Amino acid sequence: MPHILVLGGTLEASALARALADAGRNATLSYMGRVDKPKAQPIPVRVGGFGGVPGLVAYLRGQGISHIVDATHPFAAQMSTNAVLAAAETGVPLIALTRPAWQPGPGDDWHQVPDMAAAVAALDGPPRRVMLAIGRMHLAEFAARPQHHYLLRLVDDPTEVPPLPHHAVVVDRGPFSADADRALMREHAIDLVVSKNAGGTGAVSKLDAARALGLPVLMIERPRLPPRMEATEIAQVLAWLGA
Ligand code: 3Y8
Ligand code: NAP
Repeated sequence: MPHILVLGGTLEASALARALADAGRNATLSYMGRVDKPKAQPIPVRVGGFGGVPGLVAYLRGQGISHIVDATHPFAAQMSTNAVLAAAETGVPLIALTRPAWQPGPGDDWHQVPDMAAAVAALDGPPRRVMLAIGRMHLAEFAARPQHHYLLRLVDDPTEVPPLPHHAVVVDRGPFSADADRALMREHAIDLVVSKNAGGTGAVSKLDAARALGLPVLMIERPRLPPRMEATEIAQVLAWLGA
């Protein structure tokens, strides 16, 4: 009986889990356990790191995994790299379910930077009111730019005070709405939005809101990933699983 491992944490992973449950497939969704209450899923869930490539190899063999679908976030580069390496070591076939990068369109005012460090470097100017919508893990890097007022959007209540002298926190999880994001940006008099190029629909609302308000966006490009088979539609993944 095939056993599919879905590396989760995205809207697309949850939609795939729903499709696999509806099809009666034997599948497990995996979360790292980064947030307090990860979304409930219609298939069995495992939570926690695997223990690097060796741990993932042991898991694949121990659970008799027949297919890996890497449906993690484009910025989850370590997980995606480990999955490619473990798939190669075990011979378990892997496909990534990813989403195309967002592209600037009419009315967008983007300043694109290659990575988080470049985003911090780009904030070397006079004080601004910055919506830092990049989650929790990289906040400390922005302590190098204490002159700005930051609006932080976090999934969980912060366990420690963010290392930014001027900040406000909003606790919310996506997917978000452009109208709510516009109201949030106006309420906090935001004049710059910092975003990862996540792609997909769950975080795009802040870009729509910035465009509507004529605000500039500092857009952080995705990390490079090792070559692997990729799909952008669930139907492609289901066809690959069926093959
Ligand atoms: C733990 C599991 C679903 C999945 C929903 C998507 C959409 C909503 C938008 C902003 C951007 C951000 C962040 C974001 C979004 C979806 C998706 C997505 C961005 C959950 C979830 C887990 C995480 C981890 C979390 C990170 C953080 C990033 C918040 C669940 C809710 C900023 C990415 O506190 C922390 O440690 C948070 C860590 C990794 C990035 C960071 O550096 O802090 N996601 N997010 C997963 C695990 O344990 O394995 O659904 O409960 C999932 C979702 N968050 O099925 O509905 O698909 O992208 N997630 C970014 O895009 O920049 C928010 O605020 O505008
Ligand atoms: P990462 O930096 O690529 O991975 C770091 C380590 O976390 C991995 O080596 C692995 O630990 C563990 N890990 C990551 N994802 C896992 C998963 N789905 N199941 C089990 N272990 C996992 O990962 P990340 O960027 O922190 O992302 C963590 C989770 O948040 C993922 O589910 C991702 O899809 C989700 N997410 C991330 C972002 C983002 O901006 N990075 C945005 C939205 C959602 P071991 O080495 O011990 O196996």
